[in-house]
Amino acid sequence: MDIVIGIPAYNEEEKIASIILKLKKITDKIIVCNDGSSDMTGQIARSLGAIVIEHPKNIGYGAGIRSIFLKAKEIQADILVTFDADGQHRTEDIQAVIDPILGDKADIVIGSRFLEKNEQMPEYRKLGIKVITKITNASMNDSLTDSQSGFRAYSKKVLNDIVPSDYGMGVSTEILIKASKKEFRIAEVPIVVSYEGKTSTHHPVSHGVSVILSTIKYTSIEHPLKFYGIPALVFLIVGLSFVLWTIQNYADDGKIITNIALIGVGTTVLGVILLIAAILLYSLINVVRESNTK
Ligand SMILES: Nc1nc2c(ncn2[C@@H]2O[C@H](COP(=O)(O)OP(=O)(O)O)[C@@H](O)[C@H]2O)c(=O)[nH]1
Ligand SMILES: [Mg+2]
Repeated sequence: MDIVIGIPAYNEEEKIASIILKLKKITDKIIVCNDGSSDMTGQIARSLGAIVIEHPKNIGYGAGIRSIFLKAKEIQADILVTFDADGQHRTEDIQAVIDPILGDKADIVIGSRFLEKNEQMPEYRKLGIKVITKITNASMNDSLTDSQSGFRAYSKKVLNDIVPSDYGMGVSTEILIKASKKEFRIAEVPIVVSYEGKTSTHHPVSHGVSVILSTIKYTSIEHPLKFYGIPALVFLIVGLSFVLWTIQNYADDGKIITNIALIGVGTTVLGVILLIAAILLYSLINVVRESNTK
């Protein structure tokens, strides 16, 4: 079994050396994606014998995961473990993350921060991750606890079948939604994460907003009829009721109540726009899907 460990890294010269040295006890196949760092991350990783993919400039976490997926596939990894470069993950948790794949019980294993006590994790982060995980679960009918963990294991089948495309942190959700659609088995195991020192590259607000937006994007693409169609029907029912009410008033005493008429027309127009969006997106996605399967 060829186990490959992939590390997305952006300006991680402080920790990358000790992490690679620890990981070398587990495998000699370590891929580092150095995503346009302005420090020594790339040189350090190369001098320690890692396979280093260089992005000439910083593109984003998702782009790093994509490059790592492609390289792992190229070197025919049996299992790819993704691992952070900032020292938050423990090498001793790797066995737990790969075990379900080795035992053919799962195709993707998430190291979850919510199955064991992670007291160091700031409360705002816990809340953010829980909200995002709830939205992700809703779009794939699952009950995961941590859709945002970067500590994961992927089987060869997943590497051959999924190519991540989101450049940002939304990639974690994207991979899960794609995997669930292809009926891959997703499991979770508990991990412990450290929050000592510098553990985050991005501001929590911009990070949270970008992940929520991309989660909504994937959900709306997966289920356009539900996402746009249901609100469209609600708007149409409310709008048409107000229009009917206006007509009724006019029939009764010959007057048009402008406020009611405006609400009626406005809401109906919104409903029609959403309905058109739902139908267009639904048809477009089906055409794309059909041409992809040809
Ligand atoms: N390739 C790449 N990796 C990144 C980027 N931003 C962060 N990372 C890496 O992704 C991992 C997790 O990032 P981090 O900011 O610690 O995420 P957080 O712990 O969820 O706040 C670390 O190994 C970072 O070095 C980026 O723009 N590109
Ligand atoms: Mg971190």
